[in-house]
Amino acid sequence: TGSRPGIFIARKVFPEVVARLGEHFDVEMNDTDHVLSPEQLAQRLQGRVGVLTTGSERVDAALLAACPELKIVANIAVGYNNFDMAAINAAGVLATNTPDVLTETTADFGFALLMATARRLTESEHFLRAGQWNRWSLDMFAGAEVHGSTLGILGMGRIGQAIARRGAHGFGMNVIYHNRSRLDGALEAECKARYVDKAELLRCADHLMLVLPYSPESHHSIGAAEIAQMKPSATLINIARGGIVDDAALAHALREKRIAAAGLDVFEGEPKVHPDLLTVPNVVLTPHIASATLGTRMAMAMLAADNVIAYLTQGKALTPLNPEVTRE
Ligand code: 8YV
Repeated sequence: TGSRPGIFIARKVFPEVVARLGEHFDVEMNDTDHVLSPEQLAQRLQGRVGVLTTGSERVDAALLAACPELKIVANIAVGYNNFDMAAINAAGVLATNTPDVLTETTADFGFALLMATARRLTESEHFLRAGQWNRWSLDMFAGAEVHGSTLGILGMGRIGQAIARRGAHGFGMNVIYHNRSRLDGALEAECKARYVDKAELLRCADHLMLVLPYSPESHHSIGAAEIAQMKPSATLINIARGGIVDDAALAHALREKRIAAAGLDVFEGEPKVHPDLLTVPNVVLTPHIASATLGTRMAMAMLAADNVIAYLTQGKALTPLNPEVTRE
């Protein structure tokens, strides 16, 4: 890799990002549209000190053992369940993510999905495109009210708070939330959000938005038992991670109209989607695009690059996950 330290970029990123890294490092990139297998990734990382990953590449003990020269793994995502943090810490490798830069964009999309789901946007468009719009009735595609309804938020980090503000200030919603820890009073007042236990959240939400990180503890946080506690008129929105919802149970509940509808941007085992979700009408499906605006995706990739540069040239990353790890 020449005399300069080598960096690998695991997924295609914008030329500006490659150029920025190129000012300091010898840069190589996976310029296909495919995720590399763990073996391919390990092979491409040989002799390299840093890697930019997306949520799709797993960084675990096996990869770290195969790449002993690695010093930093920079995720182009705020979620980092693709990182085995125990293994990364044990290897003395620094890990970074991309908080803040995607918060507002992702919250916007949460609302887009909520609106599309509540007001049956895609279902009605399919009807129109299929040439079926030759009749009309008062209840045709009648959906659920958004303004003035109760918005439940599970997970109240930065994105959850940004969604709460939109709901309370923009749509006059009654916002309730559940989280591992309660927000302080000032933040709660600013978000106009009231803390409730999970049972009350499930029971009272007209729209339930999932914005919590994936971990073994949050696996299947919403399954058949939780759905059974929700209102039959409720909608469920998942912009967090696949695996937080039991997709098979959800598809079943949607078919049986146990809840009215769901909007899903993330899936268990994506890019595969549970086949039953593809055949129920009352679901809006998008391919993990909540942070996808050009500006935000650029900011995410640039932040990952800047983390690598800051750590390897100055010893201090901008948004480290394990700041206790230091070089050497
Ligand atoms: C990314 C995300 O687009 O930030 C996250 O956690 O899920 C998305 O913003 C995706 O992970 C690709 O890196």
